[in-house]
Amino acid sequence: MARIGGTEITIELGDITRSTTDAIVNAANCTLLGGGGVDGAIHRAAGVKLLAYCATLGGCRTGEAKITPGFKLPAKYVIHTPGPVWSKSHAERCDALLRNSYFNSLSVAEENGCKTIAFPSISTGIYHFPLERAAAIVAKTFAEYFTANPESCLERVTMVCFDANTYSAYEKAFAERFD
Ligand code: AR6
Repeated sequence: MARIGGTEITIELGDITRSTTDAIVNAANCTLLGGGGVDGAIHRAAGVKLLAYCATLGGCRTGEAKITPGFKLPAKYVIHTPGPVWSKSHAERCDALLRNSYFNSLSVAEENGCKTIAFPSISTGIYHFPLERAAAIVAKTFAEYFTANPESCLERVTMVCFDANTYSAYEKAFAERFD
């Protein structure tokens, strides 16, 4: 566990659809119409009303974030953000877009009064963003966000990792940045 100002940053191993945080983040695609990976799991757990709601939103650009109700999920809200598809030849652009996905999701959570939020490891599955590189960007982005917003209403931010390898990568990146 790390702390930046009044916000706790934690890492868990588990399934984000079970998170009881005010908001969970979905590693979506630009259509916002569902897909595989964590996106598929969130839509299955939330029920068909989520897809109907998403269909009214007109999609979402990479790195931006849009909020919906959580419907049948324990979380009140889902914040949908398409992360970048990894491209080695556009690595720095991908880094910036991944940062935007986390930063903008935190801003949207804040605008909606959330105190707790859970993130999956955006872009490191089907979108093939290198895991260690992503984890370092996430640690840097959380530090940047909470340093710029010391009065944030977000009390706890949790990275929910689906496998041990992902958990270790975030544990290492957070230890290097925060300890
Ligand atoms: N809880 C937490 N993490 C999960 C869960 C879960 N239930 N299920 C998978 N993960 P991915 P991306 C992890 O592929 O790379 C979709 O088709 C997974 O192990 O879900 O951003 C979208 O529609 C990995 O660590 O997202 C897009 O088209 C992480 O979540 C595309 O995939 C992200 O893997 C987005 O690809």
